[in-house]
Amino acid sequence: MARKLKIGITCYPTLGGSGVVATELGKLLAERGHEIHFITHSIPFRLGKFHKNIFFHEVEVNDYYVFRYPPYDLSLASKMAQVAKMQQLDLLHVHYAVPHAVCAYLAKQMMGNGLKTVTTLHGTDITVLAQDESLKDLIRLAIHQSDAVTAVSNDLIQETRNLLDILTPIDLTYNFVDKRVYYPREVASLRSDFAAPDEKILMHISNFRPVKRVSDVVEIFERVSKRVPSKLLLVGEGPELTKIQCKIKNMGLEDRVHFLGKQEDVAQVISMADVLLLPSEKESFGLVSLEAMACGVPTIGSNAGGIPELVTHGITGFLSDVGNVEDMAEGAIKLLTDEALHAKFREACLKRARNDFCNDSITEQYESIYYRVLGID
Ligand code: GMT
Repeated sequence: MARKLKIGITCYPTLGGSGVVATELGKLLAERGHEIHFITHSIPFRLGKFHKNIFFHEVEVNDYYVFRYPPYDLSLASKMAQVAKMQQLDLLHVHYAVPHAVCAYLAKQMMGNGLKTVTTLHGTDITVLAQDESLKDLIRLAIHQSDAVTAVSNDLIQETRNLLDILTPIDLTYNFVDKRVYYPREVASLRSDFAAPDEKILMHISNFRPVKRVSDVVEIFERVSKRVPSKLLLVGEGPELTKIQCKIKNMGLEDRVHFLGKQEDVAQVISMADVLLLPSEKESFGLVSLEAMACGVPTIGSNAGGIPELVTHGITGFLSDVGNVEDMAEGAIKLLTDEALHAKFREACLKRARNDFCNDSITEQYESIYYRVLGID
């Protein structure tokens, strides 16, 4: 049996798919006997209760008075090196190239003794930041200096290669959901708080960034609600929220839309939905669509980025070109008005989530990447 590892994990610990994946991976690795050290500015929000084998090291930013901007990146790099030394870490697994992979590279230089680093790319670090000429060389350096690089979809691998001329190998490791948490929940009573028995529920969950095209969500819902008695549940919050609230008011849809804000128990909330709407402009993977799939909820969305690698058009959802709200509304209506078709999609969702995005096999993939970089068979 291969030896158990001591792994440092750095991610954005607040809301966001990358933080969710990093934290869940840490929990699963700890269950498998590895020792996990989260090195972040606050406790990852999905960490929850006490876990055996998991430790948290807080990055405190030095606020020395000459600093106009307190240098978080330098504090993080120093903390990484300090924890690596004290805890004798085997490797650092960082989520996001900027700044985390750059900090890991610095920490490695400080250690000078072959601390290994693994970088997982999640999307925005490439699709947005790598477009910025002032950051391009830095991101390329961080990728080249990592001992292994993983990305959450083939589309993201391709984008990374195209934008940054990266020729070194990038491992594909899809995101996953914990099947013990994500399964169809019994939510009849909760559902009745939002919709009458004859009404369908459409749901959108995101951080309300412009890239999510929440405005399209409202456009789709308006078209659907003219033909199917239904409610729209909006979950999460972010920069576009106020604009969306105004749009809903102007369209006279207030009594058909509920804002739920940020929610902790996504599996419970998502289980109320009949369809999930994900019309994003860009999406390297679309973790929320996988969470929905594992709860038996098909996605109506765009065919942007990595979404088609996750959602099989005509089997576990319907995908249309970005901005084609007419087509997305037609897809939703088709599913919401045909019970047999919806049941078929639901079964296909459950099967695909279990078979292709299961926590066990993806955790094993990460483990084998760790052993590979450490030269352990
Ligand atoms: O989508 C976001 O705005 C959040 C972002 C993040 O950093 O957490 O999500 C990215 O990583 C997720 C986990 O791998 C992916 O599921 C999302 O598709 C990806 N977002 C984008 O590519 C826009």
